Amino acid sequence: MKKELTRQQYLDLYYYMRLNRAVEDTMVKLFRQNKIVGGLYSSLGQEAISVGTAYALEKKDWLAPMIRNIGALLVKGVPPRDVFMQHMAKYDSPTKGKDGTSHFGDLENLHIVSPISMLGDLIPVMTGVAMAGRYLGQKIVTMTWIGDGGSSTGVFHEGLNFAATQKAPFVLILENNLWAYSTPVKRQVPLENLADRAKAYGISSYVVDGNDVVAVYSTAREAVERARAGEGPILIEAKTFRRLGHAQHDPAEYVPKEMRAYWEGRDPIAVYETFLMGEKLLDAKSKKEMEEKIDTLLSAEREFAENSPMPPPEFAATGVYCTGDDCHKIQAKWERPIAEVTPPKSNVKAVWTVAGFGSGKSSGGTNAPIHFGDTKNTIEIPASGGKASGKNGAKPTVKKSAKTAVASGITKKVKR
Ligand SMILES: Cc1ncc(C[n+]2csc(CCOP(=O)(O)OP(=O)(O)O)c2C)c(N)n1
Ligand SMILES: [Mg+2]
Repeated sequence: MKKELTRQQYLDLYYYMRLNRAVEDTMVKLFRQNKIVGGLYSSLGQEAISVGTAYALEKKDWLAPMIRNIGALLVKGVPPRDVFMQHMAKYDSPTKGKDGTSHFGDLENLHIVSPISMLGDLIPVMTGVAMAGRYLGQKIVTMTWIGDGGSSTGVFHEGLNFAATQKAPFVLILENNLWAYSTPVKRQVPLENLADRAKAYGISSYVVDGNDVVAVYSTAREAVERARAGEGPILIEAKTFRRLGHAQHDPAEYVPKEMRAYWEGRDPIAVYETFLMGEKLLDAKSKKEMEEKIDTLLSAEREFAENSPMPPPEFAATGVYCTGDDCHKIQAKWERPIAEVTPPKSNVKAVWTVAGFGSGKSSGGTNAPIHFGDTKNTIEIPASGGKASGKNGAKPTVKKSAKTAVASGITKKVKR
C-alpha cells in the first residue's frame, strides 16, 4: 500500500468496505430467517475490489454491477434499504418486488445499469453506454465486472474486441477469485494472468492485488483517467479469493483447506485496518465511532425494509409485456441539440460505404436490389444527403440496380 490519498479518501474506502460487509452480514441473517427471496451471493473477502474500483469513478460515470458488487452500488449511492428490499422482493424495492436478487439499476440519477445474468453480456452493453456518452460529448467512463469463469464466455471476447475497436472509454474489472462455482481457475484457463487476455485485443491491462484496497483504487483511478482521455478500454485483473461458496446453498467443501486459510489471513478489511492504524489515520476510538454509525444506519434501513409490504398479488400480472405508453417509453435523451450531433455539423463523417452494393443477381437472374459481395463497385452517400458520388468525388458509376436501391429508401436514412 502506498500513501498518496487524502485522509478523507482513506477513511471513505474503509467506511465503504465495512458498510459492504455489514450489509451482507445483515442479509445472511435475513436469509436464515427466510426473509430473503431467491439466492444470496457473498463478496466476503472481495470488498476491496468493488469499493476500490467504484470509488475511482466520477458521479457522472456509469457502472453495471454483477452479483458480488454490492460494495460498488453503495459507493455509487444506492441506499442499503434498496439492497435489502430488493433481495426481500418488497413492494418498495426498485423493482417493486418483481425480482428477488440484485437485478436493478438507476438510469436517471445514479447511472447504474441493471446486472444481466448471462455472464459477459454487460461488456458490450457498457461499451455501448460508453460510446453513447462519447457521442453526446459527456466525457464519461463506464465500468463493469466479470469473474474468472465469466472471462471464458464468447461474449467476453466479442465484447472486448468491440470495445477495443471502438476505443470505448470503458474499464473492465476481472475479479479472479480462483473459482467459478466448483471449477478452479486452473482447470478452465491455461494462463497465469487473466489480464493477458487483453493482448488479444490490443488494449492495456493491469494486474492488481485485489485484497489491497489502496492498490485497487490507485490502479482503477489511473485506468479511468486513461480511458477518459481517449486511450480506449482497459482491463484490470484483480487477484483475490471467493471466501464462501457460490451462493448460500454451497458449503464449498471442494476448496482446499490450506487455500482458504491462506486467504483468510489476508482479509482485505483487516489488512487495511492495520495499515490505517500504522499510518495513524484510524484509532480505536474513530473505529468504534464508525462501527456505531454503520450499526445505526443499518438498523434503520433494515427496519424500513422489513416493514415494507410485499407486492399485492394482482401486481404480478402487470408489466409482463411492455405496452409502450403505460410501461416505459424508450426515448433518446438528447443532451445536446440534435442538429449539433448529427451531420453535417458533427465531427463524425457520416459517409456510408457499402462494398459491392447493388451489383448481384437474384436467384431468378434479375438484378438483386441489395447484394453485398462480389464486386468492387462502391457507392458513398454524403452526409448532406446529396446525390450519390463516386469514391474519389468523381461522377459515380451508378449501376441500375444501385440506383433502384438508392431510390428505394437508403438515402432516406441520411437525409436530415
Ligand atoms: C453465460 C452464462 N453461463 C453460465 C452461467 C451460470 N453461472 C452463473 S455464475 C457462474 C459462475 C461464475 O464464476 P465466475 O465468473 O468466476 O464468478 P464468481 O462466481 O466467482 O464471482 C455460472 C457458471 C451464467 N449465468 N451465464
Ligand atoms: Mg470466480
